[in-house]
Amino acid sequence: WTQTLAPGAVVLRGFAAESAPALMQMIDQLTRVAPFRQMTTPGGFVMSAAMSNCGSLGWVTDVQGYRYARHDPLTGLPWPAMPLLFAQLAQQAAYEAGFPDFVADACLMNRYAVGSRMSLHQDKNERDFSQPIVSVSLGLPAIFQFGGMQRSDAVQRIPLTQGDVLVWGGPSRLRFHGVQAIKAGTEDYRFNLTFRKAG
Ligand code: MD3
Ligand code: FE
Repeated sequence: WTQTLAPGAVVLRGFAAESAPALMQMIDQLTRVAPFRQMTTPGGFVMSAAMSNCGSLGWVTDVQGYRYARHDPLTGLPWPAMPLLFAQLAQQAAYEAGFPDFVADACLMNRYAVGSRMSLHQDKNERDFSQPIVSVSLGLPAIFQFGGMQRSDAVQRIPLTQGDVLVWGGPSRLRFHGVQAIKAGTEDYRFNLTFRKAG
């Protein structure tokens, strides 16, 4: 079933639940080639979530800024190709939410250990804000913060569990959002896959 949080923001509860074990196994394989690493923000802070990418473009940050890059700065290699299962899942979720021609060229893989968080921010390094972002939650549960167009706007708190898929498009595409500190549970990590059309 689907739930609309705000215009353009749709939650597909459990949409990826059956695929979760295969997705986790693929994350494990992809990150043998492009290891999880904690990147540094332009302000000099080390991010608490560890990240890697697959697809033709990968999101990176360092002291020079946030951007998309074709190569992994850690290894110099191109990011590993996006598995078909990833691409199909993202496309099907976007279709369900009313974005029938979404084709992701970037998949950011985030890994949160217990205590890791992501502070409120906007995703605005992509070229085309008419394309949505699709996110898939795996592993430990999280509380997602969904704010407004300004940092100071009130936030909705949305619990997310393994297999939940969210599509953020239209007027919700540039809303502020974040993830509260992950609590200890029966697994070691929370993983989030974020699919974007970056180029
Ligand atoms: C709402 N990741 O990597 S995904 C990120 O759970 C990021 O790892 C979070 O925010 C995570 O940039 C949240 C959900 C998400 C992604 C993009 C959005 C929500 C969004 C863009 C606009 C509004
Ligand atoms: Fe984000």
